[in-house]
Amino acid sequence: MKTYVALINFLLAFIATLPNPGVSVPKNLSLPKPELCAARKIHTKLGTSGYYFTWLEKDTRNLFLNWLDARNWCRERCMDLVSLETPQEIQLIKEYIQLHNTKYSWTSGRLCDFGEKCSSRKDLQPPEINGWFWSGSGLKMRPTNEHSTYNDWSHTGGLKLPQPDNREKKEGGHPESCLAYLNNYYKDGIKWHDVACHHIKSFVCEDSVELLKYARSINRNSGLQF
Ligand SMILES: [Ca+2]
Repeated sequence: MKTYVALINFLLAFIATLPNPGVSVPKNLSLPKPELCAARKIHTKLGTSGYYFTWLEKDTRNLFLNWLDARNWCRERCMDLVSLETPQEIQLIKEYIQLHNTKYSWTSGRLCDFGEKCSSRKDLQPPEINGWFWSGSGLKMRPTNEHSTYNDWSHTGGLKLPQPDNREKKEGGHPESCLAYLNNYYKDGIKWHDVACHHIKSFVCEDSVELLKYARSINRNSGLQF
């Protein structure tokens, strides 16, 4: 039984990272900590999904993490970085950024650029247009060049090119494989930018259905409420 649970743990750690179906597997993902899940604070809800904004709490107002560390901070609380699959969700997050004049915030948006598993997927080509996905939910994003209310990419950036532009990589640095909201950094309003994942930022967590289900399943008799 223990082996089985460990195997489920292992699989669950990765499910949320995949653009459906079946691309593997960024490493070093954290599993939920039941006590943190039970104590997690929810600032607002959309449908059944709860959201946490780091800049709204004294304890996390000055917490700036790189993309992976931010994911893991959320995941330990049965959440993940926010996935923005609907115009309503995009609007909600932007309102909170605007209201508090937050400079920048990570989302779970990620470019599938981790090796052959990504490059062999025809549906993810070319990556700069079709290779982006929400790692919190595993859903593919719309093509980056589609103009619709489901996309919030900026029309500009450091090179005065539409996002994603992979600017840092073009300038000899790291690839810009992670998606952040920047608040009017290029006089472009509150918009999506591809950014190198090692930068540190504020972030938004969103409840993870999978991680909550998992935490409930292994803590049935603990008295903890998720
Ligand atoms: Ca960029």
